[in-house]
Amino acid sequence: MLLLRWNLMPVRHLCLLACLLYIAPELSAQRPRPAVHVIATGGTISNLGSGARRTGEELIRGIPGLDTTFAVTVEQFSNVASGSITTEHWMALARRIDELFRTRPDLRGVVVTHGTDTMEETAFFLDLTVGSCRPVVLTGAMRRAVDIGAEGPANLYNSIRLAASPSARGRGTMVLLNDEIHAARFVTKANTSRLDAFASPDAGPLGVTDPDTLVFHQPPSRSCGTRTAQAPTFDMKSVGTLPRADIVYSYIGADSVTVNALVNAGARGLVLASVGRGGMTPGQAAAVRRGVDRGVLVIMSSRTGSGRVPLNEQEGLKDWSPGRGAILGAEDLNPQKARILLMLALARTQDPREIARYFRRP
Ligand code: DAS
Repeated sequence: MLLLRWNLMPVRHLCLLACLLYIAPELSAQRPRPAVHVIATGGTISNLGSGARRTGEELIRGIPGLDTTFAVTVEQFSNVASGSITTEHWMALARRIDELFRTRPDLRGVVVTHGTDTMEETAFFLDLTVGSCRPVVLTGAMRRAVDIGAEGPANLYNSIRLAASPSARGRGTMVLLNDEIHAARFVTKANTSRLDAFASPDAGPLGVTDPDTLVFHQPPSRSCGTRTAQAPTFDMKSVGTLPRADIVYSYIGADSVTVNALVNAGARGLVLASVGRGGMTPGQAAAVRRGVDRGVLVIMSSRTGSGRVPLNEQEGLKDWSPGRGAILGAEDLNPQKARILLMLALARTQDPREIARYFRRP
């Protein structure tokens, strides 16, 4: 009897193995594929030359076999060069992504295709206004869809991999091009045409997309645990319109004309792309002081491309009284990102002491 049992064991195992082999493909076919939503806004990734552009649907169809691994849905938000993206686009995009995360619990993440020229700005705006623990990934291409060696499909595929990955949770909004993952706060476009145009000069990339896996060099910036929601820095539900804020470039011989004109045009905030760590010409400095007297909030950033301009809160606020503006440093934000934070902060408060809080390094 015992002998018979021992002999039967391998037969049982063989049956089990055969059954598993038979049903395994069925099981994997039924296993839910990670859901990612793609929002197409235009840019070089969709550019076919002579004014024609691919739709988001066409971009997705250009990636063979995508639907065997991922459940991708797509919508066309706009189809424009990124120089035509407006602050109204930003607000609508942030609200749309917020709605998606609220209504689609199945979604692992959102990918936004976007022109590269202003991608860092849209990415930073979304980083400040979308509160989810699920990732938002911006991607695009340096080469048009019709160019030889167009890298758009690879960037889009890698972005979908990133958005679907559990390891992307708690990292806010990211930018992915050329196999590199960057944090929205630090990334900048640093070259006009090369494939490695995107860099994070002060922090380095967050990670890379290797062919077999995603590799992160830095931990997530948001502590999310298993939560899906997290309050954004600025909730778009309470932001109506963004006040006017402009950027003024500093250079040898720059006079007061630009600053005066912008203050007269109603700018409530100015960002100075200073010559170094907060320096500007005497003509600009005099105009800035007059602007501060009239209530303008001035943020000193730098044209150098990396490094900090210290917030300098104590000095900047020591003469402050209600109705006056102030001069503060942008820390590590480049001028275009400092302007975004300034606009959002000014939409909430006029008080420079509160605005300084937003500019403190996280
Ligand atoms: N460089 C592209 C962009 O940023 C321009 C284009 O596609 O027309 O949108």
